[in-house]
Amino acid sequence: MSDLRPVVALAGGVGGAKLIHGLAMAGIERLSAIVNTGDDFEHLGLHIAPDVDTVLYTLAGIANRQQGWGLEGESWSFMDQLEKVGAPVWFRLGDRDLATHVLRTERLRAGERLTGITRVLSRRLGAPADILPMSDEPVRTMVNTISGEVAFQDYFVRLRCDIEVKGFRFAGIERARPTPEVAAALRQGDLRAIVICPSNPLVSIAPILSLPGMRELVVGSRAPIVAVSPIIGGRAVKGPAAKMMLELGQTPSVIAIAETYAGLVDGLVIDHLDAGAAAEIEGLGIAAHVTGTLMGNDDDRRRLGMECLEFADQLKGAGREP
Ligand code: FO1
Repeated sequence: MSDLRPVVALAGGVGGAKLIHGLAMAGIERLSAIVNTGDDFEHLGLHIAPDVDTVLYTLAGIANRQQGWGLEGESWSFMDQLEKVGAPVWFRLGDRDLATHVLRTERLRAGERLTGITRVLSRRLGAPADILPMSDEPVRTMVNTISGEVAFQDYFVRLRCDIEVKGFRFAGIERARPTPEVAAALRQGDLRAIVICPSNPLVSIAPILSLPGMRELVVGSRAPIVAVSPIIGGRAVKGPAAKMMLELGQTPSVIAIAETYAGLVDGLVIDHLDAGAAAEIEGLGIAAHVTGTLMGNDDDRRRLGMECLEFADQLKGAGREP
């Protein structure tokens, strides 16, 4: 008999989107994805929500798999024309992708919530999960670098992460709250698991967990909490996580990931390459599950999704006090 219990995933961009896709392909019908909005910004008058869109396009099966962001088979006439008229082109918006940003911006200006707009887009594009922006209030990740503070997309895209970081600030976080939909997802009594996806812990998962009241919601759930390490063999699968950790004085490793999530997660999924660290992770009070964590294709995504849930099922009862 199939397991009908709901699952909640916390995610940023590419790695998170792949695992959520895997959970959906593993047959989880009541799947909610709580997605980081700290990467959001206003560009050319449009509200861009990169992580929400990466999850949306990945689940809808229309993501550009090689690039990691945007749509497959995209055309770039808008960018070509922008360049001709001398507008900034460092952040590339594809012609079809543009439709998402225009619709979102128009509806936000009309007073709708990001949550509602995301649900409309999910339904229209056929995403098999409830994609929930972490908050409807603006939170903006700011990167403190050796040359001063810059907005996240300036750091990530315009500067190509090619500047040393000293820390992060989530502007607006004190006034932002998890949405009622996020709270309801985490309060489901029959929740099977909370999965922290292999997203950057510093700039994708930290903004989610830093929202006032969010940690209490996560820890207050009686469901087992399982994280998947975004670090394999000391390197990030994608993106600047390892570089950031080094610059902040941490050794990028599964141990550092375990230390980051200690006191929060019941289990950590690590790659075969890091099997030697399992005992040390268990010493931190976190169960370790060793498997292949690279998600090169759909089979990998589905298998990892399934293994996260089976691992979580074993941890049931080992978790927190109600
Ligand atoms: N990432 C890039 O490296 N270059 C881009 O020009 C770019 C454009 C872009 C447009 C829409 C969108 O939703 C995402 C886009 N991204 C781009 C990805 C994004 O900046 C980052 O991957 C995330 O913010 C990090 O998770």
